[in-house]
Amino acid sequence: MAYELPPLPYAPDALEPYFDKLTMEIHHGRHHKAYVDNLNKAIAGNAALEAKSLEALIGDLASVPDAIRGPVRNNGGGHWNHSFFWNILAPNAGGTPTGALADAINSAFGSFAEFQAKFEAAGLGRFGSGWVWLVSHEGKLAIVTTPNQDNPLMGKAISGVEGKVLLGADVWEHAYYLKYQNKRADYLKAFWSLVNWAAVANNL
Ligand code: MN3
Repeated sequence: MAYELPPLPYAPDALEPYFDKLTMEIHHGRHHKAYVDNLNKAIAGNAALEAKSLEALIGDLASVPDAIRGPVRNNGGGHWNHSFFWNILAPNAGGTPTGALADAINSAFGSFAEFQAKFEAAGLGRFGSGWVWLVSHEGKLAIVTTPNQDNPLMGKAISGVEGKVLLGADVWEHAYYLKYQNKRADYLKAFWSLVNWAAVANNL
């Protein structure tokens, strides 16, 4: 059973003016689709891998044969990361978290504003392409970053980070270049207007 590109959970222009329609169309329809297609190509013919859930596949890269581990890591990570990303965004979202999530953020970072500043700084500090994540690990929230399409699900030995992913931001240039050019900081500021905090809280 091949992996499939999930539909965007909203129209490609629904995140305007923060994320523009053309970027969303290319990001989902071409970049995300390419990760799915290349993942399927990489594992084609390997029935054991084809039977796995995406989480199980990228959560146990050590069991993937050497010859295809790189493509599975990059494209499996790309498929998971983007599927996750679309679902923590929503039109008419943003604002601030509430309840247990707000408490956990305040406890870990001091305040929501400090959390935002640290998350933005981490995203800006990720050289080249990658992701910035809010994770929950051993009962505490933390901000971590990964290069390329790595993520915390891959485990510390592979990705250098660990924890349950609550929130993530794609800092690849393909996520923002058309609208924001080289201004990653402006893109990360706009990101806050789209975060669906109810979805993030569900990940806690
Ligand atoms: Mn991307």
